[in-house]
Amino acid sequence: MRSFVACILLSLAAAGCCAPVSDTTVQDEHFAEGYLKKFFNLTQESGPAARRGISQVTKKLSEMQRFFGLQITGTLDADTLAMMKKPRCGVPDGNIARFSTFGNGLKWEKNDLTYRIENYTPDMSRAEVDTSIEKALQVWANVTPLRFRRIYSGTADIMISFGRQSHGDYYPFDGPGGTLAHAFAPSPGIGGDAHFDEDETFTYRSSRGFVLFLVAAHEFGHSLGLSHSDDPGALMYPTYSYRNPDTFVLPRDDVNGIQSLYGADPTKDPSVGKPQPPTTPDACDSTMVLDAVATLRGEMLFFKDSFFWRSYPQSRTPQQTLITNFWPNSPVNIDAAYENRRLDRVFLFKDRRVWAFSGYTLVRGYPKKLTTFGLPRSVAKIDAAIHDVESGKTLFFVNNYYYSYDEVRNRMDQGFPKRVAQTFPGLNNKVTAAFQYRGFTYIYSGPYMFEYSLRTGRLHRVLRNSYFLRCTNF
Ligand code: TQI
Ligand code: CA
Ligand code: ZN
Ligand code: ZN
Repeated sequence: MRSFVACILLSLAAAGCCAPVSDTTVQDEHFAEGYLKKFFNLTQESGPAARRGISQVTKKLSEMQRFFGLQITGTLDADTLAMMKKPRCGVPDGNIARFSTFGNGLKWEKNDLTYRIENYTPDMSRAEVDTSIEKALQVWANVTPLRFRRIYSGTADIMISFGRQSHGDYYPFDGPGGTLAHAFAPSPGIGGDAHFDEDETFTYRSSRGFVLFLVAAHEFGHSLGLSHSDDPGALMYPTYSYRNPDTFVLPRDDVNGIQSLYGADPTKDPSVGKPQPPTTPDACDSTMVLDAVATLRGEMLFFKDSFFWRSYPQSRTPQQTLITNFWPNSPVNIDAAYENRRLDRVFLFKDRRVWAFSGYTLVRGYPKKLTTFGLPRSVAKIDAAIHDVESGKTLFFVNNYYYSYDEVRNRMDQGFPKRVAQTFPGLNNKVTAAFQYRGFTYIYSGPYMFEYSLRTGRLHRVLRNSYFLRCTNF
């Protein structure tokens, strides 16, 4: 859903987006209806009949007011209308309401909750289990008024245990693989409890096995009333991917989700000095600058922050996923990438280092230094890389220059670096990403993409990111 936000940015700006709102007009009502249809799943048709009685509009308005922490009136008041128009002014911040809850306002009706660790896994030390659980609860406490207190006997709100197969509820585990854990939505008794499948291997921070902290934080999301999110960056996204537990910050979508239930923490000021919740890059953001683009076994990969979009040849719309979901040991926020089909390798660049992957595996001996490509020591990072299938050369872009590396002879070509504009007419600004696809060379400079034929040296078209990276919500 978040993608809508950026997509309608322009149309809203034209409609007088930021004007102060006083009385709502018929026009406003139409606007609000459209908004609720787009963002809150309003399905009802408009028209006089629909406006009578307690309508779905009233319900959806209340839902939206609750989500944004507004007074829940169920009517289109000035505050609500302002909120509908607000987040789309200026920055396309996106990322609203991809999370989901269990519905019916299912949540704890108190902010002080207890937890108890009933037993331990032999996979880790007890201290590591204690710390993982404590940190996983803290993830949610950090952004809400919720507080967690550990107890050592009796019944806690959140009972935590490890077990295999049948373990005392109606949901037996399934041995190694499959289900990792489960948790019960807020309610008395078994509600809130979290069970972990002892047939899995849990770890403290290794990318082999499942990081208990991450699995527990996800389960506690369920314990507190969140269901799954369709934001691939969310902790509540239903796919496990390794993330470094030491630098983990709860993503924006999960913060929005939990705060829709419990509100923000009124006693804590969020910003100063702390890392902000990461947001998932938006394909509909026309100002987005990609980090790198490469091919991989016939697919296109578009890198941005901790994510890439992957275009399957069968599907027209690229799928977004965390880089670490594919390559747990990969860097994020990379500088450049290219594929060497002959070697069946993808190279990822960040700062002075390069990683090589063959399929899912890091090639032995990597990461290596940039200088292994014959780049001078003075190059602290590259901007983009492109592999030309025909000549077997790889071009490295650094500021307004590029180098040519001979992949067969494994050495840098003579006569380089050359000025970029000398070979690529029209490219007067910094190159930010590059790749080859179906015989054409695509060079990105900011949000623009220049289409060249290397053979003729001709510039064919100037396109936008959206040419390959479709904005799918329209
Ligand atoms: N277990 C599921 C889960 O917690 C249980 C489940 C399946 C579920 N469908 C659900 C819970 C719908 C609520 C609503 O998601 S799991 C992950 C993740 C699992 C999966 O074993 O598949 C994590 C447990 F997100 F990585 F895929 C923990 Cl972190
Ligand atoms: Ca299992
Ligand atoms: Zn269970
Ligand atoms: Zn889940």
